[in-house]
Amino acid sequence: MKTLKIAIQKSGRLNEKSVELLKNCGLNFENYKSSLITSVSNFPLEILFLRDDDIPEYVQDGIADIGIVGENVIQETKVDVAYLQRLGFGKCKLKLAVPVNSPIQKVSDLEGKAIATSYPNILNNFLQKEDIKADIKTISGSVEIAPGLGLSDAIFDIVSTGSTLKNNGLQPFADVVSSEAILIGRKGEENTPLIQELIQRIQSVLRAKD
Ligand code: PRT
Ligand code: ZN
Repeated sequence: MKTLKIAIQKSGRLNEKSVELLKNCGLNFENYKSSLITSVSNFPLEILFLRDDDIPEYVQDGIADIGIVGENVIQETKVDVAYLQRLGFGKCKLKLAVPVNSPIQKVSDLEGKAIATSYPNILNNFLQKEDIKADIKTISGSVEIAPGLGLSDAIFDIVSTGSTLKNNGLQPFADVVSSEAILIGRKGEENTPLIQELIQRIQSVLRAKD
């Protein structure tokens, strides 16, 4: 039988929970921080450790068969993949936020304003739906410092506890999308026996947690 390949985040917020989930599924593997690929000894599976941003494309292009990644990353990269299973960890929201003293209080106040984000596609879709024209400033990180530096009037960023916003004198005023870690695969290949076996094991791990 062909070996299945799963892509998970190499390091970062989803790495530990992804590894833990696979171990709880009864899969035996070495988790060396230095290696980019590892084999599971008791299931025909190889694990690829990647930057989270690359995972949707690796799955779409068939380098990996399945992957674990935040829904926000899938939506931003616009790849066409199948959602196989919501995983219940890595939960967060993409929110619009402004400095606490800002005159911007609601979404319509963003007309003509500059918004800094690492998620320009998701933001652009949202603004189009709301019929608002704003200047999207795409930056790759530390979005929360943009208003203080004068780069933008508002930000659109991932929030979980909200303490990063608070520490930077920002307050959220609109939730745009929610996200959690998702198991993704290629469309049309959801029903292969190995993928189904893995999904069933994942579902029983998730059920045992409830
Ligand atoms: O290196 P690589 O590219 O793989 O990782 P990365 O740095 O791009 O991503 P990483 O590890 O930061 O996040 C991976 C995924 O975790 C994200 O794509 C989300 O799906 C999910 N996630 C869940 C989060 C958060 N919670 C979160 N809080 N991603 C980022 N954050 C940021 C937030 O923007 C803020 O800057 O963490 C900071 C702390 O948040 P607060 O609200 O708790 O203060
Ligand atoms: Zn990333």
